[in-house]
Amino acid sequence: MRVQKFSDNLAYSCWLGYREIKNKDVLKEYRKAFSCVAVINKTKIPRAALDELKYGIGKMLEKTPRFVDYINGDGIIIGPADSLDMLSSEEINGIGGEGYIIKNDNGRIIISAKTGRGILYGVFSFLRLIQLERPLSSMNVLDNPLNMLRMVNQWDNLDGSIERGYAGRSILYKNNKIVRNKKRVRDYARLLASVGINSIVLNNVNVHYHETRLLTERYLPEVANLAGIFREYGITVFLSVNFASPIELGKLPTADPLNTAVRKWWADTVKEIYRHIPDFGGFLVKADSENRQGPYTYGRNHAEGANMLASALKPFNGIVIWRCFVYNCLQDWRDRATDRASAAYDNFKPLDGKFLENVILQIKNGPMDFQVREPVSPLFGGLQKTNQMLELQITQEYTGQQKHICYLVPQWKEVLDFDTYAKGEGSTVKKIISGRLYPQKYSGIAAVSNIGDDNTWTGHILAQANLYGYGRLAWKPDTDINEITREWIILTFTDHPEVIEIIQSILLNSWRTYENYTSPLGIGWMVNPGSHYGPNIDGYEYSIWGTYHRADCYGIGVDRTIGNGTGFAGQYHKRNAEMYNSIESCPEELLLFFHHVPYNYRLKSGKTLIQHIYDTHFEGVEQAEKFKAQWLLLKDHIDPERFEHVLNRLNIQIKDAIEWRDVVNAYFYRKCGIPDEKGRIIY
Ligand code: GCV
Repeated sequence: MRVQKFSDNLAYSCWLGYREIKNKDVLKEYRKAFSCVAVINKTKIPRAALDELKYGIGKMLEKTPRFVDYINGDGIIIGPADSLDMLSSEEINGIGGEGYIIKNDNGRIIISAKTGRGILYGVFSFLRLIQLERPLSSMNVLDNPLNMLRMVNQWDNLDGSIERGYAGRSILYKNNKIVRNKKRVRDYARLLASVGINSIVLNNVNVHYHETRLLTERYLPEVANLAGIFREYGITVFLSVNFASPIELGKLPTADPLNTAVRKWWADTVKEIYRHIPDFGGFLVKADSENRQGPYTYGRNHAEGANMLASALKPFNGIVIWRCFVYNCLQDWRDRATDRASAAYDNFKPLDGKFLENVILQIKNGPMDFQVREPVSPLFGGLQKTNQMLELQITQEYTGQQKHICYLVPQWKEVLDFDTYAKGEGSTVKKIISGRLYPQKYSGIAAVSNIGDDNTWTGHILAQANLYGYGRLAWKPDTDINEITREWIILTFTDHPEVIEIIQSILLNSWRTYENYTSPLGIGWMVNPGSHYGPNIDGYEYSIWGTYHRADCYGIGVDRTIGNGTGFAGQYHKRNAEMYNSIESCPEELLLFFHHVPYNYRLKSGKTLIQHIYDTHFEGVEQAEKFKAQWLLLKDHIDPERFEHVLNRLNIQIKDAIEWRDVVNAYFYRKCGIPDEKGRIIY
């Protein structure tokens, strides 16, 4: 069997660099144990899994294993669970559809699963254990993913641009065509599979002229080629569709979901897609949102819209992923009663239970829009009879655009662990989206990807950790984030203790640091309109987007309480509603999201609100400067290319953090006239 060659470029390889094992004893043990591989029932084993095993072991042990027919003593046996007699029935029963087992059977290593996907995940996991230099004796893992759908959403457009992309151009499209050379696509599929991602949406949820035509004969053969590549890595493809397609493509006068001709048009179109891609996943839909058409355009509700597409997909086992990001984007800033935060719940809660079983509602983590800090969307726990999945954003639209380090795994973990109290204590988001709180036919997690054609994939080497961490959390939301972070550092750089400690400290402090010098206590926004980068406190204050901070000379914050405010706090179950509703019990990091607070209000720290704003902005910059000082200590341990890359990015981060600090502090000082107690320069 030939050895598949993957890139040796360190930045490009991400966490799949497969460094040689340096520890002599471990190397000796591994070389003896992994010198040969027996593949049982080969037709059921994905080629990609075998390629990876051969390549990974070959690189880490500097010795390519021999592929043999059977093994007497040491070696690796890989095969489907029903073809191996070394697994007990208990072990076989414990392996789920996409799970796997790695078992040390008296020195022989067995890698097995019930499906091709499971085998792939087992191989990647096994290679991870080798890179982490785990003792042979501890190589016993039975692992099943908790979430059914573990998905990435590409916001790629056919012209090669990426909406909210910060790492170059699209790897999928160029000049309104699907790229001819698909090597990079394959490498991406491999990266995704290595962390357990099993589905991908290939195009932006804002479906423009050319993307609308992805459903037509002009593009479908090439979409099928993409699907073929992702299939090799166990990844199902989906497309974002334009709700108005029957008009734009079908030349019908309407896209009304209850119109017979419209329904027939979708049914015919879906049939055609499945002719090209028999295992096509289905559609992702952004409807009635930010100027896109949707059922409201025709006086219908969102269940009627989603169910129409679901009926078309049902004969092929396809699904509709319907986004809940529906709000009025033509708001009047003078109107204090309308609250964008309430919109998703207002639109979808009344429809709970009205969706067909192959519809999933995709809900952004927060009620606004991927801000550095938001409460969890009250739709989680609000919807109890509908399939649902969580939508996160790996691409750092509002969190530093991959110029700043902002490791989001701790933020996501907080979301997943959030208790909605929907069915009493312990009704966490992670239970809901994994179908453990209410029965759901489909559920899971999706995130907007952060990759592009940059050599680093993510524009910032340390942002690779967000993609990695997303996959690992999506697989198992209970995983300890320290473990994920440590693992990523070892796989990506080295197991040198100082490197681990420093990078871990930078990553785990980075979200708070970014928050410190940007937007305080859950208020969000305060960025340049359009780009969403750089401080502009009033950038969205007098706009149509419903994103206000309501600062005046006395205080700041949006009153979302039940009695006096917009009432948004009342969308939560009682315990959370009460917690957020009272200024005393509201978690301080969300204080300004829920309350309009005077600048001289005393926080639990004893500081006034205004002093907290000044202090955190000074601290944020100091922390960014500390990141640089810490990074400089790693010069001898990190290859020059990646070392310099991160250093350059840190310089940008510091410069821009200073700008953020000074603009924010100056704004509030000028509004309220209260000086900094510490007498620092505020302009
Ligand atoms: C894809 C935000 C972003 C938009 C994005 C939208 C969405 O508003 O700024 O670029 O559009 O969210 O999630 O649909």
